[in-house]
Amino acid sequence: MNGAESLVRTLSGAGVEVCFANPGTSEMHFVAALDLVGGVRCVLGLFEGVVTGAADGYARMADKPAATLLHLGPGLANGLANLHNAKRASSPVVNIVGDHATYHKEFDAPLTSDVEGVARPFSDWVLTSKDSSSVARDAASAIAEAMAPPGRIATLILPADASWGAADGPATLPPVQPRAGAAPETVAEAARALRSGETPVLFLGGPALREPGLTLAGRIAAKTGARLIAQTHNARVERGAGRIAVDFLPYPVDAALKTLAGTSHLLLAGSKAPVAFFAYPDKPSALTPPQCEIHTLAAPGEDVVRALEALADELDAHEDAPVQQLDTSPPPGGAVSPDAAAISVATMLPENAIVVEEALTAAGAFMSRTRGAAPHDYLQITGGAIGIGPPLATGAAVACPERKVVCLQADGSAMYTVQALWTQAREGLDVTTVLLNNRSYAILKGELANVGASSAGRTANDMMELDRPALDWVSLARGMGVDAGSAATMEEFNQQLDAGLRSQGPYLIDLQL
Ligand SMILES: Cc1ncc(C[n+]2csc(CCOP(=O)(O)OP(=O)(O)O)c2C)c(N)n1
Repeated sequence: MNGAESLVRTLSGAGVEVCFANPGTSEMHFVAALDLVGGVRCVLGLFEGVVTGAADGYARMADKPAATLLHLGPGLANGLANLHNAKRASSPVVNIVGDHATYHKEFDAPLTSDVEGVARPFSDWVLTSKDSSSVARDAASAIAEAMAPPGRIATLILPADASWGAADGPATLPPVQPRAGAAPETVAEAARALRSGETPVLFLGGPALREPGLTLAGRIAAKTGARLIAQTHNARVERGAGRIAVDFLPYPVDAALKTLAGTSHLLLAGSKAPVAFFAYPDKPSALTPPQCEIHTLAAPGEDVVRALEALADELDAHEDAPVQQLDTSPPPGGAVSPDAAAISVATMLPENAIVVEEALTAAGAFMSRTRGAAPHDYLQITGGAIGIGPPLATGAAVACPERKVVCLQADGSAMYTVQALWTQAREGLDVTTVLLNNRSYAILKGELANVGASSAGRTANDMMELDRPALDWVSLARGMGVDAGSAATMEEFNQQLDAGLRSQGPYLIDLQL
């Protein structure tokens, strides 16, 4: 057995079933070992941002890591933006990055670079295997590191000679660090804050936004009058009819400040204290009012569900709060708008769908209108690096082949990782993409004013328009093997959405906004 085979056997033995890959010469032994071993499905992405973004989507839905396979420093570098999003989502990911054979490095061949240096800022753990007999043990460590709470990015660099040299066999997964529970004093302090009679907020993130956490949060809110607010950007939220509804903290600073105005105590439950996405002249960075006391019930890596359970017990909060009712508004006709499209999506969304949302200026409409949709999971861009939607949808569909994935996708962002459509076609993934075609970087037009940039001239405006030439989305999709149709009215959109949702494979709707 060689090092590559010991690696694949270790991945498979530890339950890593999928590898999103874009390989090169230095990874050929790994690719060959996949055939030899079996048990690890290898999914090709035609750009590394697709590979890392798909691994993120997979991890969010499978609650375990996928591996990625990337080609030396440049291949990893191409995947970093979505690795950043995955890190911010606390998604467990095991990157395997091929490198030159150890003895070849001194020759400074063209693809030579400091791979560890490239990996470090976007990884929680980085290791280069020193030889083929270490690879299996290193891989097992990488998997355990990725699975450590809250979910981490582990990057294992694999010199080509560590792949092809002899190995003893696979290694078993070392014990994975469990999530820490809340100390009794922490729970008591949180209970005191909630009983204070003032205006508390339970600020939810991470696993608190899945059904068990939400049910507990609902009971606590019903008992104490605390408001439930979710972080602005979340890896995964279980929402829709029959579940406890939570508002997301708005993205615009003024709206966020207004939402939190008058809050006396803010309890962090699997979340971080809310801050502005960017600094703006004359606006604060922290979004909580100055007099607000912030208490940590559970930090992102801690067991927030157990902490909420303990808090509910402490408060004797055992009565379920009312759940969200199903919204049955009919799909609207007439002129297209983000809001009208959001109503149609909400009404037509099948039960248990996975909604991937990278809708930017249309995000607010989709978020609020899908509140009363059939129960679904809602996946957002977590790290602000656009181009996550199509890969995220791809990875989610690989993780959950029995569920419909609906990707609500802004056009400018889609162009970063449009190649994901090809992977969706090749793998026959059940993803309906609603492509929000406004032919511009619309959000940046607002940001130009928000940051107080003075006169916006032709150059500035030109940096935000995508209409010269206009992108032909139906052709782009069809060119990658994805069936597609265009919609310029709501009647056309409703019909297209129905066609997409009925199809069992990928479909793209070019929605002309
Ligand atoms: C990797 C990366 N590059 C650039 C940006 C800056 N940026 C933020 S929003 C945006 C444009 C988004 O346009 P689009 O996806 O079409 O959505 P719209 O604003 O039109 O709704 C850009 C370029 C970013 N956030 N991430």
